[in-house]
Amino acid sequence: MTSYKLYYWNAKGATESIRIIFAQAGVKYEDVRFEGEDWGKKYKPEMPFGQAPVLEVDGTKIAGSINILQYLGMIFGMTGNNDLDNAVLGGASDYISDISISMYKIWFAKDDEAEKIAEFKEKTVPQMFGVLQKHVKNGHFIGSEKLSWVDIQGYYMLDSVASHFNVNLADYPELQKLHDDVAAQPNIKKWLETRPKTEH
Ligand SMILES: N[C@@H](CCC(=O)N[C@@H](CS)C(=O)NCC(=O)O)C(=O)O
Repeated sequence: MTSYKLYYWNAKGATESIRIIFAQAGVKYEDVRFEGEDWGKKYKPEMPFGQAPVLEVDGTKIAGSINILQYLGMIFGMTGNNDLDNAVLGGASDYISDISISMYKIWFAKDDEAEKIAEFKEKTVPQMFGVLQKHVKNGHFIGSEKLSWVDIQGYYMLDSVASHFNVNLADYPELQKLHDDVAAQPNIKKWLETRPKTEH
């Protein structure tokens, strides 16, 4: 049996979509969550690029949150049916990452940065969610008719934007359906209900 060890802070951050895909697949892994000074002293020097998340597979360390998610998608059969479908899915993944990057830039914005938050909610989100939802069909990103790793990446980004910035997904019915369908998968639902409670 393959041994998996996932390294990240005790937070959802850039890693929660990886935990969600493990939950969906029903595959066991060691969820290593560090706090405080342990990162810099103990873990960072051991990571391939000095960053987290990292997934260790039978002793080999793999870096990059989206790279890891895509790798697990391949291992767990949550991809498109062929290379072209996978490339189409990859385009959606790239755009989801663009939205996530915009979001993380203002995630910790302070009160005096209210303008940046307003711009994100009133301009960036409507524009980018409007584009993104054209790439969803029947609750899945185009490229796979069943649950794919990109659906999970999209779900987590949508859930983060909706909950942190009070954005109403009902304004984007295709995205709302994808979000709700992913969250309703029995294994994922169970993880969402039982996962460690963290602030971020
Ligand atoms: N592209 C990378 C970015 C990883 C990244 O920036 N990780 C941050 C935390 S979210 C990190 O490791 N920061 C600590 C450090 O650089 O020492 C990914 O998504 O995996």
